[in-house]
Amino acid sequence: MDKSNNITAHYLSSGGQAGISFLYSWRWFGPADRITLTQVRQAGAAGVVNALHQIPVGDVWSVEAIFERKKMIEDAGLTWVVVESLPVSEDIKKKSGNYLQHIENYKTSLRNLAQCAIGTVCYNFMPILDWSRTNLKQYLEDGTYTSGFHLHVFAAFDIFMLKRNNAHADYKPEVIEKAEAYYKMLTDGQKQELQDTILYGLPGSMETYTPEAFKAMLKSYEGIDRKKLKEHLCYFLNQVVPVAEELGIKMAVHPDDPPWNLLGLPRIVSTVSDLKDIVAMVDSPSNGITLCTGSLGVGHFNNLTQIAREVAPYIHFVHLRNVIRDEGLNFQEQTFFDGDVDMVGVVKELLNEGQRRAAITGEDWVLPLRPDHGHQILGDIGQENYPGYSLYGRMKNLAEIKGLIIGLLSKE
Ligand code: DNO
Repeated sequence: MDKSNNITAHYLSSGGQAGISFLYSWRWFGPADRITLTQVRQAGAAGVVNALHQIPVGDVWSVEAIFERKKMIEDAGLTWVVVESLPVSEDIKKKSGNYLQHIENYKTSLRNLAQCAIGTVCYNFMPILDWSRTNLKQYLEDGTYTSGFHLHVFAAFDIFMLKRNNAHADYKPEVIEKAEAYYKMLTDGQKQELQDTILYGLPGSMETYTPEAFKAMLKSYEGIDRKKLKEHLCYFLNQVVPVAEELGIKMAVHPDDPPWNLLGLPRIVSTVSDLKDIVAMVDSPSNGITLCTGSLGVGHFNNLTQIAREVAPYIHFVHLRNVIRDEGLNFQEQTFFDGDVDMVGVVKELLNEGQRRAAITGEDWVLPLRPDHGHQILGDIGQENYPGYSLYGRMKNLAEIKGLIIGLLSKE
């Protein structure tokens, strides 16, 4: 019998009781993705993480559109297990403009997703920009590529290209000095590339901005500090989570990447205390977290094993990847076991949480998990990759994740 297509990999805890079932998943960007669903399946995933990127942010996802995508995924022998993301509009984040309509639309989209039996929804609350890098194609000496963030490069963009008001106040003098020297060395082509890297919307958000449009957006956030943004998130959750709970949908906020303020914009999903604040905003099994080891992990102040332990009961979805970082707020994405995040420690926390939940419910904790970004390796090189979303790089990470889990469980 062929068991390779089972949707969950079921693992018994020691003593043969229920424990945890991982839903090994893969983020697929829809028909425009160069990676096909057949390849996703061959790469070792059973679940698909997907979104309807063609629908403008704030609009309703209709049952027809959701169903059409679901069928496409199922026809390939896979299952759509998580929505990443049902995006939250800037109006909702600012609590202005069309925010009331957008919140109603969000609820309608949740109802429609529930009708199609999709039970986990990831979203973020980062103002304007989603994940940010200064270099999307960093060459490594083994011939592979990764992405990275250098604070002085970001400062060069902010201070000398965007010329944001009072930007220099956000950086230490030595960073500004380095930024200026760096900026002076850039050719026009390199300046354009840097601007595109920061403003061109990375996969996930797909929003693109000209510098003028971006400045106008920045201005529209004037007066919204951390406290205000948290209030707006709290308002949004109080509106939406009760609906999600009624529908049996789990909402899972995605952490900020990187987990610190950028371009004067507040970020509020950056630390363990932020995460605790958010889950306390609405007490509901539907108000949870996406544990993203990479996003949180680039903060030298974040210990991922400890975070996983402290927020474990609220985790609904997991992104696993590794990074190296320093105290100067520079970082680089890294191969799975070789970075500053203790991947073994994090996965052990998930296994413990599975046992804790199973002891209460008597059932496995079914946890969707995906390899997050991968390096560009082997046949990825020279291909048009969505930054971070390579085929072979992610496939290698997925294989390492499975091996790690099986190894840990067999030691129990
Ligand atoms: C980056 C992704 C993020 C994530 C969103 C969730 O690769 O993890 O873009 O999808 O922030 O809303």
